Parts: sequence; structure tokens; C-alpha cells
Amino acid sequence: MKLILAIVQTADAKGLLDTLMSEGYRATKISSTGGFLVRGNTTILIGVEDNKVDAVLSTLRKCCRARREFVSPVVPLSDVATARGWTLPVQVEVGGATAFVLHVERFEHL
Ligand code: 2BA
Repeated sequence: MKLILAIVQTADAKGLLDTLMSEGYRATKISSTGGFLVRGNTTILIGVEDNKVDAVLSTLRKCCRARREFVSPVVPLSDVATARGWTLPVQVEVGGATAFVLHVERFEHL
């Protein structure tokens, strides 16, 4: 079994959850905050059998789109950014989704 931990934009979360439910998956939604933009996003936990991982990743691709945002970061730009001559505000492309696929050592539904 695997646990897919997906960080998505909140605007995409409801559609993603609806689609996951309609496809028969179980999921949990957690409100989260991105460290760079310090804006709300949504983390979705999805426990699935190994052979369903690719299908869930396809659903994430289908339901989550990238958006460009202009931001004034509240943290200093990295040395790399500074070396490239980036100035404030910067434009970043957020999403579609950031997904981690974790091995589940043991699963109990009690
Ligand atoms: P944030 O940390 O708020 O980042 C939002 C977007 O800002 C990122 O989009 C990326 O385009 C840009 N960004 C982030 N850190 C940056 C930096 N040091 N320099 C320049 N630009 C930077 P995404 O990559 O699509 O990430 C969306 C959200 O997914 C992130 O929100 C964060 O909550 C999560 N995330 C992304 N990568 C992660 C990782 N390796 N570990 C944990 N969470 C991650």
C-alpha cells in the first residue's frame, strides 16, 4: 500500500476530492500553508493499493492546473535568484500539484 500526499491549490481541491470520491478512492483533506508564498493551500492524503498509484497521479494531473502568481516573498530570495538578477515582485508558477508517494509499513482500519 502507498500513501499519496498531494499539495494542491485550494481552488482545485473540491474538484479533485469530488473526482477521487467518484472514482472510489478514500481521501482526507488538510488545510496547509506553503512556506514560500505563505498562502493557504490544501494537502490531500490518499491511501491506495500500489497498482492504483498511477491512476491517482493521473487524476491529480487532470484536476490540478498551474497558475501564475506575482508575489512579494516574505523570505529573502535565494543566492541563485539574486545571481539571476530577479527583483521583487517575482512571478512564480504554482502547481498543478506536488505529490509524494510514501510506502505504508502497515495499515489498520479499526
Ligand atoms: P509554496 O512554498 O508557497 O510555493 C509556491 C510556489 O512558489 C512554488 O510552486 C514555486 O513555484 C515557488 N517557489 C517555492 N519556493 C521557492 C523558492 N525558494 N524560490 C523561488 N520560487 C519558489 P510549487 O512548486 O508548485 O509548490 C506549491 C506548494 O507545494 C508550495 O507552496 C509548498 O506548499 C508545496 N511544496 C512544493 N515543493 C515542496 C517540497 N519539496 N516539500 C514540501 N512541500 C512542497
